Amino acid sequence: MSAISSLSPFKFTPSHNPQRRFSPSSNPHRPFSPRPIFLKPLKVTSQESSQAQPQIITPVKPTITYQNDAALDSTCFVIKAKNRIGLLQVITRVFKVLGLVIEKAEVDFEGEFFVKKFYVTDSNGERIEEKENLERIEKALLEAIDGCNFDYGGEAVGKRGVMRRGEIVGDGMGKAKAERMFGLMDGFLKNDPVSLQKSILDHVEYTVARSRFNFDDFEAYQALSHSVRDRLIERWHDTHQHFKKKDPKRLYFLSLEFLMGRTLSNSVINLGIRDQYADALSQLGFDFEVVAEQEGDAALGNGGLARLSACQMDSLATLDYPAMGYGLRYQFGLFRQIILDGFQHEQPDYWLNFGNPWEIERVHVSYPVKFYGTVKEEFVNGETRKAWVPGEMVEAVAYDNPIPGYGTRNAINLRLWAAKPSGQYDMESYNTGDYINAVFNRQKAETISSVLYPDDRSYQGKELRLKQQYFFVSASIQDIIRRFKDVNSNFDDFPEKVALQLTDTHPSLSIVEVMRILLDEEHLAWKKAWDIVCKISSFTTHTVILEGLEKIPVDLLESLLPRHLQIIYEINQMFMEEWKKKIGNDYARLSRMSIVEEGSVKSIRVANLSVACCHTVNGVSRVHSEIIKSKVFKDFYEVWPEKFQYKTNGVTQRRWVVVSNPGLSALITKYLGTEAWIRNVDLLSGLRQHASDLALHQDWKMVKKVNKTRLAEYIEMMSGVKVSLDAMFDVQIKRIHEYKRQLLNILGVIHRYDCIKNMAKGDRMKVVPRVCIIGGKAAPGYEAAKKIIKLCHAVAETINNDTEIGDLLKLVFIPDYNVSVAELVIPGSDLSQHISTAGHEASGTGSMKFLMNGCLLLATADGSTVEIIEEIGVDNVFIFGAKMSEVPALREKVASTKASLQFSRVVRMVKDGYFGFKDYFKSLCDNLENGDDFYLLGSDFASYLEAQAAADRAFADQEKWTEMSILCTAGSGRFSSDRTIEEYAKKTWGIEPCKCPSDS
Ligand code: NBG
Repeated sequence: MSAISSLSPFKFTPSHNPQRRFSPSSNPHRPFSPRPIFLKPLKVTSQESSQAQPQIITPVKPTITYQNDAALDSTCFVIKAKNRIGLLQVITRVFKVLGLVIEKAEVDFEGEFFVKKFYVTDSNGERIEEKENLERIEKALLEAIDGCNFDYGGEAVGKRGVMRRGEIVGDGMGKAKAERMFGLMDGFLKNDPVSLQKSILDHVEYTVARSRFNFDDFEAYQALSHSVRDRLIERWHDTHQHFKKKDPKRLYFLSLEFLMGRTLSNSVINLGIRDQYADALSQLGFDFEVVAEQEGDAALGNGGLARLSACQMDSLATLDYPAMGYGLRYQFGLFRQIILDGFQHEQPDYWLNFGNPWEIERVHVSYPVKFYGTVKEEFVNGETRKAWVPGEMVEAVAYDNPIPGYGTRNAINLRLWAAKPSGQYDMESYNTGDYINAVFNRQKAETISSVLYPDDRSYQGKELRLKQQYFFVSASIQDIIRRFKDVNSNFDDFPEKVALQLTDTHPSLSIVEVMRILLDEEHLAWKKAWDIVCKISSFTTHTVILEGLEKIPVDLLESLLPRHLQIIYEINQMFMEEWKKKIGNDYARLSRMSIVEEGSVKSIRVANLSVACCHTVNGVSRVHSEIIKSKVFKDFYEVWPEKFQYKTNGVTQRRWVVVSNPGLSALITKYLGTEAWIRNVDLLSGLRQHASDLALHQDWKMVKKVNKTRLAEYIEMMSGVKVSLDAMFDVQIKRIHEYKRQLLNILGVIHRYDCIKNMAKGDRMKVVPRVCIIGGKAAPGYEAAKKIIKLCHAVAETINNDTEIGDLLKLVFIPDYNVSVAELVIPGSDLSQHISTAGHEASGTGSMKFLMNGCLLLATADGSTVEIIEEIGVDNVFIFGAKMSEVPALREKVASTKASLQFSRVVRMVKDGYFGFKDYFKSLCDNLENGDDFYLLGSDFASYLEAQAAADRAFADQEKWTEMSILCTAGSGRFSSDRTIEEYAKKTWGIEPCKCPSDS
């Protein structure tokens, strides 16, 4: 590593901390307030009260009155205030602190204001008679209610807001308190080594509760991350306050999956304080890298879609967009892959067991989410309204994850929802006597957010999956509407303030949920509500496979979300009429376009719902967009061509180069003479002019060697296989899928092995040595994918133990592939494979990470690879295989043509048990041999081998290879998620940057 560090021409400059601003309402150290326990159950008339709610929202100051009715034994405090999450707890706490007992409480709602009556006695169980005491209580309550604007959105936050010294307004106690707090928190946290060491040691002692003289690497990690978190929170608060003050149109990014990986290294780099922390730690006797390794991955997603969402959050923050992500806080992320005897086994991912310093639990930000029940009709203000009477209620509690931008003060929020039992609803069930069962039933609520579904393709018809989707959608939409209403008074302005991005079909119920709230709770007319929904929603699809599109059985939806089904039917009817006018009585087409699928299982096609209702339908690469327009949503494209766009995916260079490949990062900066490329990645093209510079070659190869050494050590540790650094490291890491064709890769390895075995000894000298590396998880129920993993192990066992072969060929499977493994593997790869059957990969983003790291690609012309080839030139990629347009004809032919001899031979080797497990592998081989080779392994095999041979030849000429490698990095600028996000912001969301001033 030292060789690389010495290359580093730059240091991260400390960020200056001029004036710390005071933000009393967002103090993260706000004491935990337990949920109130009422002596008698609250009488709650639900928010869907029969009273008409005004469309125009007028803020009203809270009022408090008290009554000492002679007929009562208690004093009644009547509080009228705008409803706010957590307010009930605050009021309860005030009474408690004052030593009063709440005998009874009643809550009623008047529109969005509530009227609460608290019947209170003093510690002797008597009424409060003295005027002075009554006034004191009244004042305390008023102060507490006024100060209870802890969420970002309360109108009073705007008033108190973020203040500088001298700006503190108010009078008396309030002002004195603010002055005092400002005095205590004046200035931002400091980042000099002594301050950082003190901060780390303080956390060792007070957060981790270990002795300053005795803590291990993991405890150092805990303390370090809390120290970083403090600094993150400062920016995160300021960003929120800034967004609040400016009130721009915001993007709400809804994704059911986020594959964030580790946070520590990325945070310190984005905050610009990595080197300071590394220095501070080393003086304490710790190595930053070792400490950072202690962190587990946050794996709240399956594959490409989830990692893309994470990259896009990084870009949104870096580019200063006023955005917020919403997702689910699964208790168990993607399963851990354990390999036993070459077979995949799944184990739960207990990622929260060791705590998660990166999230902020916001106990007071919670929303009720309803399920089941019935829909009744009410007559309100001369109109008939629908009201959903739920059968079950669950609480969605927010966990906030600050996402720092790079080179900016902006840090945005990723809000993940966790399901908790509802504290308000169904109090009666506790009075039935079966207390223990009542508690257990409550706890079931938590299962909604407990586990991530581990299949990234199909979830058809699962009730829990639907519950998860609706839970996530409902909480997010309630939060968005609440934030809007806090500062806006008219829903006409909603589309000016809100852009809703639906990541795939998973959040598609948000369309219906917005409609439901606007119709049933805000009492907007259908036309107006519909207009709003269509203006705010945009949809991106991430698949090319029609069967992969989700459908919800109508029976299931009717039982779980009865009101939503009604709304969907209405939407569908509206569209059917519109389409009929456009396309006439083409019933076959109308039935394809219908949101409701008739058939043996009547279902709702959520993709059709999204396409019909969203203003934009995005694909994730140009080719994908063509497939969408010509196949997947052809009928819709013909009706609404203007809706269809594409934004080619991208990845963030911060994580994928700066964090994971510091050596390369330093080298790029050295040759470009600036580190501006970290924010403006197009500058990488400046490397082209150095592509044949031999001095750069030398450094470039050195960086690669260091990264390969790291990877080789990891391989040895994980699989016991020693690999040669002189060999070409050839990598395929991604989810295991038949269409991604890991099987083609393995068959290619068998072929290589077979060739070497049959070579004359002298010829072996000419063979370019290879280390073939495969990694990825198979969905637990995906049998073929699991067999592919086993086959990889079986073949590896034979090859790696064949002394005749030695270093000429190795095959290794890297277990439990995840984001942090990718960060290690990608920089150490020479060649990477992206070999899906053309027309099957919507985009692919792994290829972009390899490209940025100067790894050459061996690929089919599929998804985004087509655009990569355009950028870096066909001579710098090893392309093979059938083109998309050729695939249908080839599929026809496969059934009637015999596979090539080469291909048949390797398939036979597997089938005949050369690698053991003959019966187990039979089905894999049968498909290939019996004309059932859907993914065209056989017909692409010859050209695959040719591409491999071309890669060998190129690798043999190290200077040529290095030049190609530099050109890969130089051409990767277009594949940054910064570019993708800019395009979305301009062409789809209509949002503008909102940069937090750096001296704030
Ligand atoms: C994946 C596609 C990839 C694409 C990513 C991100 C899912 C469901 N889909 O090709 O397979 O790159 O989405 O768009 O993860």
